[in-house]
Amino acid sequence: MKMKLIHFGIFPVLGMILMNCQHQNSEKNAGEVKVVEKQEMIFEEMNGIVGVEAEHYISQTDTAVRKWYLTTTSKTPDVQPDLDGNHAETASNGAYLEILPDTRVTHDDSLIWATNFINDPGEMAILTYKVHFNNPGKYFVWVRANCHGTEDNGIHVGIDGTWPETGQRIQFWGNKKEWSWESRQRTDSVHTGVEELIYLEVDKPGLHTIHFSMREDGFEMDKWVMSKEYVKPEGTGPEERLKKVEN
Ligand SMILES: [Ca+2]
Ligand SMILES: [Ca+2]
Ligand SMILES: [Ca+2]
Repeated sequence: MKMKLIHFGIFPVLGMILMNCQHQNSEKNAGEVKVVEKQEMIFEEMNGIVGVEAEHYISQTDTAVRKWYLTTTSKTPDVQPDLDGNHAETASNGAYLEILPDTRVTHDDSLIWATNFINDPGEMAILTYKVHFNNPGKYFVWVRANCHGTEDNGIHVGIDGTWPETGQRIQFWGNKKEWSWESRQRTDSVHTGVEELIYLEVDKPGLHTIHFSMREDGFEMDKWVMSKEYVKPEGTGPEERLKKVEN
C-alpha cells in the first residue's frame, strides 16, 4: 500500500515537471524558429542600396487567375501556355519567378483585361518582401527581367500596402530575350518608358514591405534593387544583405 502511494504519488509530479519542461522547450523552439525566419527574410538597405532576389519573397496573394512560379536550373513549372524555355542558367542565384500562364505574348494575341493584362497595380499576383531601411528617402526601383514577348515586359511596384503613381507601369524594351536591368515608366506618350520616373518614398527608417504585382503575364523577374542613385546595376547586381535580428 505504501508502494502504491509512492507510485501514484511521485509520477504525477514527475509528469508535471516533464510537461512543464516540454512546454518551456516548445515555447523556446517556436521563438527560435521565428527568429531564424526573420533573419532569412528581412533584407537590409545599406549606403542607399538594397538588392533582393525575386524568389526571396515572404508571401504571394491574389493568385486566382495568374501566379508567380519559381523556375530553377533543375525545375521548370508545369504550367501552359509558356512558349519560351527555362532561363535559370543565367539568372542570379540560379532562380527566378514568372507569371503564368502566359496567354498574351505578342500584340496579335487577345488582350483580356484582368486575365493576361491589368493596368491597375495591386490587383493580381502580389509579391511581398521585407526590407529594413537605415536611410529613408527616395529610392529608384530597378528590376532584372528577361522578356521574350513584347507583351511580357510590364510590372508594378508598391510599398507598405500602397501603390503610388511612381511605382506603376515599370516598362522594359521589347523582347530582348536576355536578362537586363531597367527602371523606366511607361507613359501615354512614351510606351518604351521614361527614365527616373520609377521610384518609392521610404518615409522613415525601419522595417518596410515592398510589393510587386502583375501588369502583363509572362513577366520573368530575377532580382530587384532599390537605390538612391539612378545608376543601372551591373551583372547580377549587389549581393543580398540580411538584416541581423537581435535576440
Ligand atoms: Ca515565358
Ligand atoms: Ca504576356
Ligand atoms: Ca534570382
